Amino acid sequence: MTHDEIIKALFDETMIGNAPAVLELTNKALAEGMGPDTILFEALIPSLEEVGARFERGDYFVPEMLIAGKAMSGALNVLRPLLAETGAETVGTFLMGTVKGDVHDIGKNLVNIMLEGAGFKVIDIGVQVAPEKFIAAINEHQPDILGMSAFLTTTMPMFKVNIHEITKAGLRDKVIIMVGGAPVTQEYADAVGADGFASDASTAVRVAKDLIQKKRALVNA
Ligand code: B1M
Repeated sequence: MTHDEIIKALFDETMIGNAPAVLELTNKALAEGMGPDTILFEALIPSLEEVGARFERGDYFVPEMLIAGKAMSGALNVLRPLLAETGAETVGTFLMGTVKGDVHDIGKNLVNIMLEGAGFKVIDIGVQVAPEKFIAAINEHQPDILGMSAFLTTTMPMFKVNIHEITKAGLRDKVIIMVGGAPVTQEYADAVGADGFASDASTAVRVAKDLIQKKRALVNA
């Protein structure tokens, strides 16, 4: 199979949620020397975007979206060690969760992988995370950054609720807060009082590093 044929097959098989084929093709692509980021950005992510577009048009329903997501997650498990393989020193601790009411986790997991690759210690507390669980985890792990993901317009308002509760618990000054997820924008992040926003996983790493550096410079000033 040529490079283009593998990419097209990966795109097509992810779209129909054929997890075994996606796994096999991912391994084949790697064996043929394709980079993990090529597989991710040229096949898997565009395929899920097409799944979302079909769902919006009413051509796909939740079950199709679910199996496509599972196929993507299977491939991510194979790519994880390769994407995270930098041997960088620990630059900080990042606590991450998807907000209450939201079960999407593929984007969050991808951000985690890239953060780990850049040297962050990542503590993932999962999906559907209630405000009190975020607060308990901040107290337990004392992270440099709390990252919250929301993937639905209906769950984005949980950022504000969580930040309010974190402030009430006296923890707002102790932790940098970053938000992200498909419908989130910089304007929205500013409006809810977050310290940072990123639209994708690699930008998230850059923003996280910048925010930590700024905070450390302030503390040392
Ligand atoms: Co859902 N879903 N879904 N879904 N789903 C979307 C998000 C949707 C956009 C589809 C569409 O209509 N086009 C739409 C949301 C519309 C909206 O509100 N704007 C939608 C809907 C409506 C729903 C349900 C309500 C459907 C229903 O039941 N009627 C339902 C809600 C369930 C719930 O959460 N309560 C639902 C359910 C599901 C499944 C469970 C079936 C499945 C999730 C599987 C899983 O995650 N384990 C699913 C899927 C697969 C999708 C799509 C197709 C793919 C999502 C994905 O993984 N994308 C999605 C359509 C789409 O996104 N085009 C859709 C790939 C991923 C790599 O990108 O998630 O954007 P993304 O993550 C990016 C960035 O956002 C960013 O970096 C990531 C990597 O680059 N990022 C951060 C993420 N978090 C960050 C945090 C940061 C910084 C950056 O700092 C802390």
